[in-house]
Amino acid sequence: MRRMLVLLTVGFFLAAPVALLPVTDAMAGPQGCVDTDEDGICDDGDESGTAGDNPCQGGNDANCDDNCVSVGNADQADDDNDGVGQVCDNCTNKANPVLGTLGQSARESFQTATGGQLDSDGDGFGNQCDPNFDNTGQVVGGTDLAAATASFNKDRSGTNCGSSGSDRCEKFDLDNSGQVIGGLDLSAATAFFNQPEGPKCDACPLACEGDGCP
Ligand SMILES: [Ca+2]
Ligand SMILES: [Ca+2]
Ligand SMILES: [Ca+2]
Ligand SMILES: [Ca+2]
Repeated sequence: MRRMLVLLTVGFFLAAPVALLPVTDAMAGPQGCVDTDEDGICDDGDESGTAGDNPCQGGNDANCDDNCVSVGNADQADDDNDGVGQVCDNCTNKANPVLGTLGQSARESFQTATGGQLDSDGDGFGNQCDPNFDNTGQVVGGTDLAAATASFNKDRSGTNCGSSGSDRCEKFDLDNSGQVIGGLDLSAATAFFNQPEGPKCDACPLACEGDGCP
């Protein structure tokens, strides 16, 4: 019995210091803010009450929101200045902001988004840098441009696009504007001829984030 009491007493004093330590929040940043990816940049760095409504831009990393809350990027680099950091941008060289946060039209029900940016075929490349419509080959080729041409003047909400006449049309709306697939969309696709789609972030596709998500 006495031996058991000694063990219990020793056990208490060993455990006590651990129990007395303050409870820490693994997601709390240096200022005590929510910092999901623990990169030192707060999800809601401007303390507006809404994370992502003022993404860090132009190399600024103070009093602004982490421009990629799911991937550590203390430098907040954003080459195309669309408010989505390099490390989670599905078109790193073309400005294609998160839907619903920077004045873009609301996402339509048939569309998909990764990282909150429109990526209708879900391959990690945002629509605006993804004219590889058939998802084959290393570069955008003649079959892709033929599919785009066959989609000309069709409604972006339709399902009668592409060379087969049965593709969803939204992926051909490269500039994400207007109600039909138009000349600017074809021009944008043609500019990629013999070039690979993208570039995109290494981690793309990401889960959907932002106001435009389901
Ligand atoms: Ca962060
Ligand atoms: Ca980050
Ligand atoms: Ca960007
Ligand atoms: Ca895509």
